[in-house]
Amino acid sequence: MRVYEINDHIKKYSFGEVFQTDTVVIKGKEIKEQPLEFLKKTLNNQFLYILDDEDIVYGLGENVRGINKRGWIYESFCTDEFSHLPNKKSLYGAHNFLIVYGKETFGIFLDYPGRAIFDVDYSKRNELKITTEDDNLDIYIIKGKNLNNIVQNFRNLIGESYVPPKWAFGYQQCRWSYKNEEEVEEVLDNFKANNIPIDCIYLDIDYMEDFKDFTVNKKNFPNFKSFIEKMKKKGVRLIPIIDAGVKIEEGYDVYEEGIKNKYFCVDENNNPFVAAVWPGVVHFPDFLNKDARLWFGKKYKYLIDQGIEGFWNDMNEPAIFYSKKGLEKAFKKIEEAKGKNLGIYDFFDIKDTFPRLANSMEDYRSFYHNVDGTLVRHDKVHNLYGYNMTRAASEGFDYIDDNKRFLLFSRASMIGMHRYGGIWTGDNTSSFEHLELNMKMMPSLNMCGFMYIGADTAGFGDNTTDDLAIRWSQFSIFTPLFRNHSALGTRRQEPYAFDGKATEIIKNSIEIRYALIPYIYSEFMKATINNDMYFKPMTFEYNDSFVNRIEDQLIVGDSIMIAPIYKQNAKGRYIYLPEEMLLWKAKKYHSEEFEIINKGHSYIDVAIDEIPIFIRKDKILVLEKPAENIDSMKNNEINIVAFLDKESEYKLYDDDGKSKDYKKGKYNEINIKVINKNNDIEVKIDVKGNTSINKINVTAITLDGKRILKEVILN
Ligand code: MIG
Repeated sequence: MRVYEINDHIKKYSFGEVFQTDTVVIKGKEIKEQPLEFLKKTLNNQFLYILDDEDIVYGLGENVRGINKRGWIYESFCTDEFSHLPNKKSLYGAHNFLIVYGKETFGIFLDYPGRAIFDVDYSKRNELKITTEDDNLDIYIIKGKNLNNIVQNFRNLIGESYVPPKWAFGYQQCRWSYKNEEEVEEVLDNFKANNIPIDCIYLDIDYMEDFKDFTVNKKNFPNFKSFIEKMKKKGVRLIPIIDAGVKIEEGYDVYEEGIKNKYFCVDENNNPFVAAVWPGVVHFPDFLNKDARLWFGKKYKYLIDQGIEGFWNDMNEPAIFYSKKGLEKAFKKIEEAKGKNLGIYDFFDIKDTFPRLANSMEDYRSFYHNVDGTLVRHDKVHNLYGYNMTRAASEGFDYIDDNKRFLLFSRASMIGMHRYGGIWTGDNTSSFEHLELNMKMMPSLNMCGFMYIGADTAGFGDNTTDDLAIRWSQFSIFTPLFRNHSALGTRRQEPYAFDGKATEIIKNSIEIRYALIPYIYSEFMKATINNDMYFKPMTFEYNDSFVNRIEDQLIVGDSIMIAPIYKQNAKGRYIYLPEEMLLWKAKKYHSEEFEIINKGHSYIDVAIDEIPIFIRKDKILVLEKPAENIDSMKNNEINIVAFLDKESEYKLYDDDGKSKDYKKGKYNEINIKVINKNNDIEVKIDVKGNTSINKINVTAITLDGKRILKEVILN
């Protein structure tokens, strides 16, 4: 074991020959060997920590179950898993960061690209056990003043999170698939006819020609470039999907260049590995090979040159429907069984032969990456694949225009990828349980550095219901990525696809999202720049013994707390407040009924058209009049609501929304202070940089329920 001091808060313990994942951005210096803190190494590839009964274990990013991960066993092995049930151990991401909170409080980060198992108080009471496939790994122990600070220290270690363009905070509509120009335009026209704001429409796999990356189906999109332009004029951007597998087809340039330059993963015999996904048989680009990565990344230019400004990367676990070898074996097995008198277990085995072909470990063990000249077996570095596909895209974008922000998110991910793109949480189903899961995943993902995140709103698989679409939209208005998406064959679930009342409520929710943009963008950017979280469990801000148990109320940014409705037919819910808060049951962006809710347990009524938003004490919520899309928002007059005890303060961040200049400190900030002066308020404004905002309408509600209004003109 080698020990490194990264800084005052972090130590790295290095075992064996560590594969460089490029996740960590600070090297640190080697110090003399000292025992691993907190954890005990029980076997070569196993670490143990004994939890106290009251300890909470946070982290593990995109995963099933609760915010507190105790009581289950999780696996980091990026998986194309469409069933997000609590019996699953692994979804699309590999997010090896945990925080133990309680008797001892510290963070653990496992920098390891292979399969890792986190047994959190599952197999044996109070044991937190981390097991890896081999003992080549780095373990980081991260300390800090408190939970937030541990996350900050960890995020500092892994580098700054990806930031999308500002328009990516608008509402986005997806479906598998809008098949041609007419259909895409019809979707937009429906939004316009119903006056529902929208910023993006997605193109799923059918826009391609035979599912070939970087091609466009000429029959369905005959004038792709001018169509993109036309749609942009009408106010939306089109976001195409890119899949990991490259179709094997003579004459297809991506295939031929890949073959010529040896840019594909290879099998044991050094021939390009053959698997099947949507295009039929494919090769997988070797994203771990830096030349192949840059080559693939530059391919995005084909679509960018036609006006595309954002992408979603799919199937990059990589998902495998079957491999050539696997299929041959399966046929052989069936052939051999023919004519035999099969026992029933043999029959079941035969019956499952084909389903078992998908995403099999045998296949993941049978192909290789070329990492700087060395062949590395895929399963040992599996979790790096989606990460590096997204890195490829990002490196390609930088090559094309290194100061432009593109929209980019991925299905598979590992920590490290957070610097290159966001993630959507994959194929959930249209159930209230998955809305609940969505809510619980968000803070866990923020801990791991993923900031631009969101789930398929209203649910991907199965048929949604209008009340689920409403409740889910009412939650998703707070997620940075707010996208409604549904699977092939399911009922339509665009906001206008429901009866008039449901459509109206969803429309109002989307308008509230746009009204919240100044706040959401400001909080997202500040959190990203400062390595803070945008979504936080209550425990990260309050400390009492009941707060620790809450998993269905979240702090969103600095000023508000939300208590989503995630049960069908619920007309309200129980909440717990660690201090008094101002409740806004938002129905319309300009509705202004506020109510002070006292500290402690309460039940609040929440009608189907209401979104409960709680403004914290001495904090400020910022709103603006919505518009048909982000680019049309005027950004000159804002409304603020202060829940005022002594003094409410807010720092409103904004920037150009499209360049990376914010990294050089080019952004503007308006510091707003509302001070309680008995029966009046004083408002202090301090502007840094150039702002287009010239008027602030202040509503202050004091602790004793007084409402004080003021208009402030900026010059
Ligand atoms: O095997 O492109 O998660 O969002 O609509 C399914 C079709 C492939 C999976 C993605 C989903 C997308 C779908 N894709």
